[in-house]
Amino acid sequence: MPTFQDLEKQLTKLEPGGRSRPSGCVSRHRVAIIIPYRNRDNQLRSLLHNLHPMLMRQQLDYGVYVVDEALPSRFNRAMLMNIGYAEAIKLYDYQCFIFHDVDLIPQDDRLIYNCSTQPRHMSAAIDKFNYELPYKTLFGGVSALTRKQFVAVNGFSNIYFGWGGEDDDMFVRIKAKGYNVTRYPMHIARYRMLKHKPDTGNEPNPMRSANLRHAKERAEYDGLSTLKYKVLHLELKALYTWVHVEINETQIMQVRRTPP
Ligand code: BGN
Repeated sequence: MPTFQDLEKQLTKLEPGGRSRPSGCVSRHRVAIIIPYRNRDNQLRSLLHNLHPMLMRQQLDYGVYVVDEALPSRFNRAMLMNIGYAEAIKLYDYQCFIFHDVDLIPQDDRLIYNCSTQPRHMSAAIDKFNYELPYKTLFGGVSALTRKQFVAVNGFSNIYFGWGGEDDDMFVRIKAKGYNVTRYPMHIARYRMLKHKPDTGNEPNPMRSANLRHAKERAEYDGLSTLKYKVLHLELKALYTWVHVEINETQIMQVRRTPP
């Protein structure tokens, strides 16, 4: 496993903040890779080790954003992705956003990290699920939306603290706005899932089924439009832009969760 220092020595072409663009041409795609994160150092090194060379080969104009949630709030994957979006567009005119779990390593160069006319679910075939799609409406792991698509669905919901359901909520939002989820062919959309010890602060969310029941109505008033957070630190590191954020769980849970 390479250290961050090893990686910095290998990836000398990176610009500060984990940015890169092809030399000699203008890329057709300006892509922000948004990684919701907490305390998964080994996995982040492994992902960056694989991702940067692949994205360079794909000749993308891209940047990597690691959105790191401070304690003590429970982990809120969806909200961290909203925050990554909001911070990335302040720094560059990105048109495409890849929301990326830190433990999924892409295994095929034809898995192009760009956006399409429809939101794309990228991680369709994961080794842990025998490279089969567990269910048709799965939208978890890695996904790709244009800026326009993301704004149209009001981003992700902010109310999913702990594990599960936030991706299913996004699937509902996407369908409600008349989009269809696309995927690459199963022999291309292949990922390896890294193993890890159980986390604290990311236990299955007991509210996830109840929240999902009102996903469609709630999309109108819970998401990008009501995003509140505090940036503790933002730093252009060599391999990625680090966004350390504080989420106030108590404050967010005061928003209406069911329609009037
Ligand atoms: C599902 C989770 C998803 C997760 C996939 C794959 C829920 C909602 C229950 C009503 N959905 O079961 O969030 O991505 O498994 O692990 O828990």
